[in-house]
Amino acid sequence: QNASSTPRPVDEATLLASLPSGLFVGGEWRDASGGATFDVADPATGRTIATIADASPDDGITALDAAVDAAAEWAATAPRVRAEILRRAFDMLQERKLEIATLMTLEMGKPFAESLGEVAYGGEFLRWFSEEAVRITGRYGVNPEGTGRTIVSQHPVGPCYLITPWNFPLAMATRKIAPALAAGCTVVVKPAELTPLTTLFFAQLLTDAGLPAGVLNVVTTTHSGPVSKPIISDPRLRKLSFTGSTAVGKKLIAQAAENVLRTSMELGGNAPFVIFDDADLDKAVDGAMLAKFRNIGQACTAANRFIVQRGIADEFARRVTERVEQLRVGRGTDEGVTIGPLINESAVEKARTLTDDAVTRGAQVLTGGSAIDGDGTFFAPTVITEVPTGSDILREEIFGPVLAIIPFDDEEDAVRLANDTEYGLVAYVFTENLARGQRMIERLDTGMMGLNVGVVSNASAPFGGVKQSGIGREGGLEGIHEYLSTKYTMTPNP
Ligand code: TXE
Repeated sequence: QNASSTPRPVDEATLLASLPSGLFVGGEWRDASGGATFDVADPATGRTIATIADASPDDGITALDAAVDAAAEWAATAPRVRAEILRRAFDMLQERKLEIATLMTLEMGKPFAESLGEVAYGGEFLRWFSEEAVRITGRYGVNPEGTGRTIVSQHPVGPCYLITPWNFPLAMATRKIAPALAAGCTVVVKPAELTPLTTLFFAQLLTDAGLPAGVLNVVTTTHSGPVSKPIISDPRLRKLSFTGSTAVGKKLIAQAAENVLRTSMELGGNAPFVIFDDADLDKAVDGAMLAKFRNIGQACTAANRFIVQRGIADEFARRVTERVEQLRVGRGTDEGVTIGPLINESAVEKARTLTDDAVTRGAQVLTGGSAIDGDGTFFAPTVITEVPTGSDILREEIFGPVLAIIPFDDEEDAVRLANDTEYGLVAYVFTENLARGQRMIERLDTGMMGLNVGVVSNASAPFGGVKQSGIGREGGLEGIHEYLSTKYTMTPNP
């Protein structure tokens, strides 16, 4: 690709000046009660890029009121009409991809090319669920005894509360919003306070695509707990979908239990990346770079532990280090940058603490290993090897650009190490041995698996985990059922 055809970010000042800054409730942009606001910063510079409404608990309930008021009409809207709005939003997103990608890079920090990748991935949920909206079906059958008929039907679950994290500002929103709207549910969305701007842009885009007032409402707030609790406790709410840390997820499950609320929880991960000595090492190195350094390591699907068969461990470490040293750290809007800043200072602190702990226990640093001084919250892309068992980095989600290698001896050893975690979101396996690959599918405790690939996410696939990684699935045929409730009706024989 020559330089002139490479897509570039749009003008920042013009884009930021065009953004809404309020809460989006009942189809209108409005101030928070009392006029409270908060600042949103660019993690690459620390500079404030926008000041937006800071909702109170009352504002949260007002947003829920709007979703409740709009629920019956939206549920009764023909599926084809709902589908067409989602499809139009998909098309508009493609037209405006440079703007929304620029916005994501500004508020979250990821390299611009990755933001464009997220527009492509996140947008697919709109297209996929526009197609699923018209395929919600039921069953009609004769009772086994022949005494009557059973009709099984699917209905929108009702008003939903969607809480999204900061690491994929668009995709985490579309992954929840698209199936909810397709199913006929109205929603209140609460984006992460660190990256709320993309959701505001997207709410306006959905409105421009024809979404009726009140179907989608957005509350931005720095008081996530106090704003969320009354919404989750409200008997009019029917569903909570959350993506974020396991600690917060557990708290929300407890709150939801009081209201017997349906929940979907997409929580943390600790993905093993297992490379057998029969793997194609070129593929494994490419996969490792994607699984580890995409999104600066801040993905719940990020490979956390590189479990590499002893005979090839040194060769893998050498080759991956060579690639890591070619990464270019900088502001995500700058051309050629492949590693942006971490989201904030505490993310840098976490990467530092986990790396230092492993090194103190005897791990060797092959490259990187520390934070980068200056403006912005940067951590050097890092490779460490011979990480001793018991190191915190093997237990905890790193959420940063640190690639940690542990050698293993045989298949049994690999399975034991890979499953030795409280999480079970995704596992990556590299082997050219088909039977071994099939054994790993059966033996690894995980919701998703990348077999000879370093990226698993796709709108057509049911994303989600087992163990402490969560409950429910997003995307795929399963995704829409998170927002539907099943009813059956018994009737006599005609
Ligand atoms: O997550 P939080 P944080 C992991 C990752 C990361 C760590 C901390 O390991 O380093 O979590 O990140 C909202 N009631 N993941 O602190 O706090 C919050 O406003 C209601 C993995 O950013 O869980 C945001 O919208 N909501 C993860 C969302 O929860 C509350 C992605 C996530 O923030 C709340 C993000 C409360 N009491 C972090 N407290 C993944 N699965 O990809 C916070 N929130």
